[in-house]
Amino acid sequence: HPAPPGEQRSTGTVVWTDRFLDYTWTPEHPMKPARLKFTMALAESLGLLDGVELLAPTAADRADLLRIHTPDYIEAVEQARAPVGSPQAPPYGLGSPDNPVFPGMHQAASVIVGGTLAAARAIAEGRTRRAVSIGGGMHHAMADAASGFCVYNDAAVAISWLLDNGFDRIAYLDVDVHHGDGVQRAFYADPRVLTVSLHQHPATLWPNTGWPEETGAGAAAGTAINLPVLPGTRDAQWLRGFHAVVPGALAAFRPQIVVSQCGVDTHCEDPLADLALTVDGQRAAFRAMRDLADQHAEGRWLAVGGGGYGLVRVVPRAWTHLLATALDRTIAPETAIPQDWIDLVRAQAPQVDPPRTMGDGGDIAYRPWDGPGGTGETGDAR
Ligand code: ZLV
Ligand code: CA
Ligand code: ZN
Repeated sequence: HPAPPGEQRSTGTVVWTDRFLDYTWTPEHPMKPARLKFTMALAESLGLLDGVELLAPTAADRADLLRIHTPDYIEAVEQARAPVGSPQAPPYGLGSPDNPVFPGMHQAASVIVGGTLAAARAIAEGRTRRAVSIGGGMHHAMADAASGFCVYNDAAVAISWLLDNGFDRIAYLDVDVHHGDGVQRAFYADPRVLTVSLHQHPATLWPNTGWPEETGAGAAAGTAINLPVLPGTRDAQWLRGFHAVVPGALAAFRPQIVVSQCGVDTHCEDPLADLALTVDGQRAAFRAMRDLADQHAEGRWLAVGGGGYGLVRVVPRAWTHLLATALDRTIAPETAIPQDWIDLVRAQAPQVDPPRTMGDGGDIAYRPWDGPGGTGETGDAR
């Protein structure tokens, strides 16, 4: 996939449209669009986006959605209306407490898919090596059902598109605290796609799948990897697990592109789960995935967002580090948070104490073991 002649190939591309903010459930729902708004505001305030071209996506069309979803399900999403005076939930997972129907749901969910597809196309066409769409990461959506706040499975649609556009070995890495069940399911019998999910142990967290013995079916045996970690797992232990499993798997699989779901609900303050990572550990995970894409996939890295429910204290810092990582910029954890951002979130979320620095002072204390006589310099403690 050479760069088009005479054209500049950028290192990193950020996909963004304000239409991502239309993915709005109910006021009480934990997945709030403000987390995306606060992230972009923080990145901007730090000057991270200066001179960076934002790629504005359009909604995915029906043919794109049909790569993964059934016609009946798409139609049900298009037709979904909040039930009027009826306790009966619409079918296909729609209208449940996790996935309440909201106005414009089909359109908003299609724009999320469009964002991840725009990122995939930019990489496939050689316009950029890396692309990030923080609106994406809806990894629970199934062929014919909404699940876990996810309507359409943007990563699965993009992977399917890549498979039809010159890629035949794709690695999907999912660091969200929840199991990446929808993406795993979509490619469970497809040997061209390696799915790896790290998550809180299925005995202790919804959706209660992602057991280590789920390893892929038929010709795809061995191309699904699940690494559950126990509640209370901290940075160093989580990174120990990541580095014990992921680099070896990628070296063996030899992907042409790495797709990462970068949910940040692994944080110790996240209200939905029980892991104990810091923003420093999450930053190390993003940098590790980027470096693995550099080593094993000629630098091709497509990163999407996902979960993360600490909308002031966690998500904006973590995903600002994600954007910086893709743009080859380093934001030290000690970096002070700009006052204008603190004022902004104070005005919009007065009940929350905003963070002061870009790290949590996390002692991540983990350096990958690089073998006897190794220098330890491949580590990413800072
Ligand atoms: O981060 O939900 O536990 C990617 C992602 O991975 C459940 N759902 C199921 C099982 C029975 N339901 C619970 C119904 C709850 C309805 C509303 C909440 C409301 C307030 C606070 C927390 C929740 C909640 N829901 C916490 N955990 C759930 C999970 C779904 C988790 C989805 C994670 C999505 C974007
Ligand atoms: Ca996961
Ligand atoms: Zn999650």
